[in-house]
Amino acid sequence: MTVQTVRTQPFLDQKPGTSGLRKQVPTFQQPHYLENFIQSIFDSVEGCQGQTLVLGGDGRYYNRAAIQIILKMAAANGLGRVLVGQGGILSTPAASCIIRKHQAIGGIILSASHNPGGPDGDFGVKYNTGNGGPAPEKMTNAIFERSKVIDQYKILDASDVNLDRIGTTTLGGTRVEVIDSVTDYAALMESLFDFDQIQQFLTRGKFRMCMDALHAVTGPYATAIFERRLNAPAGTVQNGVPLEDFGGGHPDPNLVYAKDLVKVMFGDNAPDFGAASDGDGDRNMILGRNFFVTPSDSLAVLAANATLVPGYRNGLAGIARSMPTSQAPDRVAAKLGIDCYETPTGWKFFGNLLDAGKATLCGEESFGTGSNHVREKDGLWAVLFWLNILAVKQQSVEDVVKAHWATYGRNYYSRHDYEGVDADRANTLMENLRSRLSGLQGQTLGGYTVAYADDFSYTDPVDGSISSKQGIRIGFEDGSRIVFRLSGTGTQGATLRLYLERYEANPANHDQDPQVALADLIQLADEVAQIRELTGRPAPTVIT
Ligand code: VG1
Ligand code: CO
Repeated sequence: MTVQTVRTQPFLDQKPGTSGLRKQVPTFQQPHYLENFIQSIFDSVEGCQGQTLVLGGDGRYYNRAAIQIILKMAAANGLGRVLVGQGGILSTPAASCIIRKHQAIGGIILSASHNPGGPDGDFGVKYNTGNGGPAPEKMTNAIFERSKVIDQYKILDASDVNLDRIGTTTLGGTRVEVIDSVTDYAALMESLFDFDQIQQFLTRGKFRMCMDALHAVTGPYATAIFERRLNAPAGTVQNGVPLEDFGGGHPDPNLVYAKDLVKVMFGDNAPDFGAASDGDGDRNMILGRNFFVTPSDSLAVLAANATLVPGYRNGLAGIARSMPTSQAPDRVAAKLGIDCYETPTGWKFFGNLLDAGKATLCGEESFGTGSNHVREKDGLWAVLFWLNILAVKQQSVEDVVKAHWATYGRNYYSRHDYEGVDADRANTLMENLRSRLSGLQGQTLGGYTVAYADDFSYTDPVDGSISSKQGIRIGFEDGSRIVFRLSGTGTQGATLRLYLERYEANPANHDQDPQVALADLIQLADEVAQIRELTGRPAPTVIT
């Protein structure tokens, strides 16, 4: 086995987005493309020689091939040990857990999350640092800079490692340990939640649940935890075998893409509780019988009830939410007398707050919820958190949420996505808005008076780093907001995201359809940004 030094030329498009580098599979399959990016990571991580690296992915097409390449590059770059999930499988939260537990220098997670997979689908690479969280912008910028000048990479000339058999082999001077994908993660979950109580709840009463893994990475984790450890009936987990193309679907847990689950939960004789997760297992959707829980509300409900759960019995240090997430968690934080932080979109911005002990729970409107137990959002964790709360309260999902609204008021919320829009048109829309911002304050638009209008800029309270241009927000005097952002995870054209929020204190008005409750703001957003005209789209592609 010899180390080969391969000459290469830079690709100029390897800038990581909201969550790692995402491209279509054929882009990653170009000669040297993956290798260049991986070498740029190794070149940017100081002192990786002799250290432990965690490696795994969501099982999508190209996962196994990429893992073989990365193992040989890790060996050629002098890593001491690589922990790789069996079959190349590691969910994003499990990878975060394993990095922390085994004191790895970091991890490489192969996933394009909720984007479709397969030979014509998407692939992605994320680098997580030693705290288990997504590399901060300083590091992703360094990787990008390196990728623009790279002229060689190192790879070991060796045969492939058997990824399916648990055990240790060596590649050059590097130990490669194929580990069970689930064990460490399941143990962490058991340390946080009352498994005995959840088990009784799932097996001794009339409560029925359904978990849809959407043929993505959560399947093995959910089956091990719900059906084996907690004794829920076989079949509780549906679509539980990870497939390279996710069965042709979008592994995106929302009302549009988790169709099978929605049919069950909104059909006759529906179960009491339904949940779904995304491609890499970090997102969650929570449903009750005929009832959808908005992710922002989910974070607020978990925060308000956290002390019912063993791992959070001592209360929360603080809450953090991404800027476009609704302000429902802020109301809980105010009542608890703790801080609520507002960060840019993307989990990497929560890392410092969690490391510094400033926040305990974090969440995003995009079906992401998590805590200081790892440094990623965590789909199954959220499901278990909900089940633990329901088991203690012995109430339905709908009752818990409605009681929450009665106490705190309801933040009507919705996100409208315009996917695959022409990038120039999307940029024009954002630029037009930006140029109007300074004149908006104090104006009355459609009956709403503008309290502030800006392009969100965030100063990290721990290290002082500044991230600007993180989304255009127009806030009104009654607390309503409209927010505009362009997605940083897509691979084709641009995706415009419009976020809408309105607060309603009166419980008599809590039963409206959010699209109706937000109708004025939806129309106003179109007038201000000329969405239909500039995108050429009569309506959003996806509404959540
Ligand atoms: C989207 C979501 C964001 C999330 C990101 C990664 O980003 O809006 O909240 O953190 O996906 O999630 P964007 O830039 O497309 O809006 V995942 O589960 O795709 O890693
Ligand atoms: Co994801």
